[in-house]
Amino acid sequence: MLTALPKDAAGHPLPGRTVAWASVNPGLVSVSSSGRVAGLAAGSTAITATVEGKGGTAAIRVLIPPDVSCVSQVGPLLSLSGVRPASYANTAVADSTKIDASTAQFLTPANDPVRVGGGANICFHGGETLGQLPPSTDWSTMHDTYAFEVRGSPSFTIEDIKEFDYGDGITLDENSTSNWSIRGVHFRYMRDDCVQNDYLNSGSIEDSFFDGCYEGFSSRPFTTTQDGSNHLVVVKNSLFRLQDMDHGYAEPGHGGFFKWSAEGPMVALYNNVYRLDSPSTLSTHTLGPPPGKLWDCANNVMVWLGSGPFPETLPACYTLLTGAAGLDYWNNAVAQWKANHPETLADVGPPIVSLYVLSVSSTLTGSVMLTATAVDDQEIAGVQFRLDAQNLGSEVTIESPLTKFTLTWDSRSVPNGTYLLSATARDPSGNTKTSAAVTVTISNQP
Ligand SMILES: [Ca+2]
Ligand SMILES: [Ca+2]
Repeated sequence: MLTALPKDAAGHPLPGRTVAWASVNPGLVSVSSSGRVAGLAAGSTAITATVEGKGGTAAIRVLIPPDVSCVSQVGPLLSLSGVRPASYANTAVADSTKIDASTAQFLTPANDPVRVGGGANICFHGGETLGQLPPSTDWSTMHDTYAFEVRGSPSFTIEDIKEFDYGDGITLDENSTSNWSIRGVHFRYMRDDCVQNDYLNSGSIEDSFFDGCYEGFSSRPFTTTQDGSNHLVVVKNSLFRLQDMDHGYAEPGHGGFFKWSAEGPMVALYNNVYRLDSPSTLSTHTLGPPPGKLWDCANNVMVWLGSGPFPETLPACYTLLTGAAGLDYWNNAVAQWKANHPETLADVGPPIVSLYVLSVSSTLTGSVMLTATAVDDQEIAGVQFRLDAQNLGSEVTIESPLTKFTLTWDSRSVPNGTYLLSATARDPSGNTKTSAAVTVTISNQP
């Protein structure tokens, strides 16, 4: 339902005047004589309101229903397929192009494996971007890596893509990237923002699983002149989990679900589940909706698995769950999401692994705990520690907490001396990766 309030030249409201409503594209959207809008097909158009020869317009976008792929839209088709060792950059894509990447696996050391933009109403469907930088990589390096970059493309849709181990999961760049849509995506182990909307545009996130973000969703202006406070981002039916990273902005840990500025858009949040295992280490972020930015909200769940009370006050449209009940709720939501989004691509991505040096001292004495951080685009089957070429104990298969694999080992079982300590992570498909080695000195009383 739209309303229009005419004003005179001095800005005084003129209530009671008759408003004439019209749709710029009646094939997409109809509007009744009272201003009620009905969407008829996917696309972007506008509604005009005219009073005594003076008019105004409201932009309207009709979204594709979630069970219909954007590949079905009318437009040119580009196909990307296979394991791709080079990045893909195309910022001159024609209007309404469908890029079907459903069998493409970007396995490249490039920091920006996919960059797409140009025309309006582009659809990018499916595929994977598989990062390779180890967990020991510092934040400032990760910050400049982007699993997916959108450049200047109004009404851009990305759907059903999997991404692993970059700084940002998606960055929506340039002012014209308005009314973006993110659907059915799985982002895992993102070391900065899972979604970066630094041009403060309107958009929507739905049916997506953000499986380990340093920061959930960022809307901070890229320039001092931007103001997105009249824009709206709708987030629904999605799962968000924050993940402690070994190297954060200033220290290990994670930020909040929202990294927002006063100029950021409004948010509407429906049926989302948020999981948090520890407090944020960045005080400028929020776990609940950004202050003053909640436009509408219903049926959200916050799962708090840290110790003590949840660190913020949540609005009434959130249910707070803790402990075993919270973990069960999260696990069920994840299982349901995965059942609705089955794996279709072979597991070609090796794990990433680093020795967690914060717990490894360079001199080892007596019984020691050796910890590796290991993550896979799918899952880790086990981690084998080694001293030079010698296996230490058996493969560690218990992950606790998430991303951490720890071996308790008696350093008296080898002679005193200097060795190289490393860890090899394996995924269930047999892809392996060995960490950078750390020099350790074994020093025990004879
Ligand atoms: Ca970022
Ligand atoms: Ca893998």
